[in-house]
Amino acid sequence: MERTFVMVKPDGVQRGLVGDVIRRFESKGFKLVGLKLVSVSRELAEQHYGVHRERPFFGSLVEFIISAPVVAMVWEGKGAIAAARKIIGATNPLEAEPGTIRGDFGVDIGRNLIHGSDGPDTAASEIALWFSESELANWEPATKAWLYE
Ligand code: D4T
Repeated sequence: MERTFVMVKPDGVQRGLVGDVIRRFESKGFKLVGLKLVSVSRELAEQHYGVHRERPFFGSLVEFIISAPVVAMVWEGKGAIAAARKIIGATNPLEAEPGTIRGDFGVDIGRNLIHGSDGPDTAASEIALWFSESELANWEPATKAWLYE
């Protein structure tokens, strides 16, 4: 089983898309193990996007992430990291396939609604950055035997 970090960005929260995002991950069969609404500090935003520090969009990206609350989540399941990236769609919403979250709801790369970890190392570091161990629930879904052989 893998765990991945997913965040509904301020545009997704402002546009009332949190429920829709959660619905898609639940329907797929992933297990929610962490969930919280966060007013992100500049420090946390800069840490989360630290890899982009030298990119021209870094400043506006940080301002955007701290401009309204985000919804931070941890989802668990078989192949959850890559599957979440597929559910989310390409970085530029205009290039994202219909049926993906960005493909269905967005038009601008700077308002692409949602973040998902891009690999096992980033998933582990992002989960640790956003959640303490006590905020993550270890639970057994009653549907497990109907999702996994
Ligand atoms: P995140 O990290 O938000 O899930 O997005 P991606 O993994 O799909 O894309 P990324 O890391 O390359 O970009 C991070 C974040 O920066 C915004 N962005 C990106 C932007 O505003 N302008 C740009 O030109 C790029 C490349 C969007 C996502």
